[in-house]
Amino acid sequence: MFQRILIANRGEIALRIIRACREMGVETVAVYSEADRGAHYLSLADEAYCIGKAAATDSYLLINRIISAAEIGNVQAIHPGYGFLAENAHFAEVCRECSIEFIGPHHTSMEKLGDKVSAREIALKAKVNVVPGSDGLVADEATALKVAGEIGYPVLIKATAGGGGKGMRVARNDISLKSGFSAARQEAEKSFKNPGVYIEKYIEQPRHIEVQLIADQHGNCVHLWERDCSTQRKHQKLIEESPAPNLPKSVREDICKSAVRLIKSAGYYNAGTVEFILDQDNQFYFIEVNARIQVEHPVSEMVTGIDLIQQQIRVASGEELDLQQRQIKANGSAIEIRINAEDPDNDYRGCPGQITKLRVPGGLGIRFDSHVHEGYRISPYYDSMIGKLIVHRPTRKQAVSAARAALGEFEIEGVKTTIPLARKILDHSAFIDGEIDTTFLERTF
Ligand code: MV4
Repeated sequence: MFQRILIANRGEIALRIIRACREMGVETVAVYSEADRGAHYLSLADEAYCIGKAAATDSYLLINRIISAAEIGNVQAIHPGYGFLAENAHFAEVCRECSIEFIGPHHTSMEKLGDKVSAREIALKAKVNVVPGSDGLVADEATALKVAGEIGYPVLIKATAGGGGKGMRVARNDISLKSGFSAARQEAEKSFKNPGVYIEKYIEQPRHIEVQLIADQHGNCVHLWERDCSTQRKHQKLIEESPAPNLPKSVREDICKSAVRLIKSAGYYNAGTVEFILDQDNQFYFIEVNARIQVEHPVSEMVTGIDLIQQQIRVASGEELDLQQRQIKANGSAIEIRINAEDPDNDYRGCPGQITKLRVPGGLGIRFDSHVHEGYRISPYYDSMIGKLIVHRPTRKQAVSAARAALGEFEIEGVKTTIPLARKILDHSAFIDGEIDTTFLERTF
């Protein structure tokens, strides 16, 4: 096991990783930007180094600074958290060239799965259902029209280097396909420096179901069941839960088994998530792999009782998984509500500022993963998430009621938050009935 690791991240996930390490007896080295100097979670690390200015491009994204801190701090491994460098294959490769273990997948699996066309090919080879679509990249407009003619409208043009919804265009006829095709290519080139696009049948009003996995470096892989992340707005998830409500048992088992097949056939190790969309007939289709620990990992931890960050560290150090699939039971229901400092009256734009008053909920099955405290200044430089409320109860109905009660305990002054929106969602009959898809929020509020 590692004696000491560096955490190349900030905020709640840095604190989450520090806590996991302290429990395991692993020492931690934190890094921080000038904006995060003096943050309370830093004092829980054994050491902390400033790596630059507030802007992430001048600190948390600077590979050389992080490697320098790792060498000065004498660590054996780096945990990247999520965001920043977490899915940067080059960073993972640099770590290993410097004889520092990257707590994540091998850089070659990150490259193979980071490219969506290549991920689709891996899924196809593993006999995992993919959305009907083009055979690889679509090079020109004539090919695009031919593919759309074969699969039928509506279609979705996607960037192979994309993800998270960037550079996608829906086309419902030849005319919009022509304009969408060149627009998508240009946007992809601009955003990802890669103009490559492919085409899929557009699935209307899908649910977003993802499967959590953990794999070791010895070929063992288990899933921790699924999460439903359909409650999102403009590709920003607001509420995630496990298990997915109203999912037939056979579909659930198929989707989880498919995810394990894909991860095994990719030779992938460490924690990962396989994302699917589910159509209105409960047919599921692979869309992408997230080669990192995700924001919403706690709901899977709550239902399975497995600490995913500790598992990541164990398998990165070369240990064999000590989990057996048949022992991983999903108990009860867990719901996570992201608390963002955002202004509902200003299209939910970030609302930085000082938290002047803070009271947080507690009690049985109530978890609040957050780095903030009274007096904390939310920086405009980073994302707006200030914490995650995770509620675990024996049934979904109880979890929803407990989440509603817990949200009512919050007292946050100084900044506006997404708590009022979350309360409206929890009070909505469609949400209560688990009738949610990715368009629910936009259709309803
Ligand atoms: C789709 C889709 C419908 N049909 N693919 C959005 C981000 C990226 N992860 C994939 N996404 C989608 N792919 C086909 N063929 C609808 C979405 C989508 C979506 C997916 C998951 C979660 C939220 C979403 C919101 C809008 C669209």
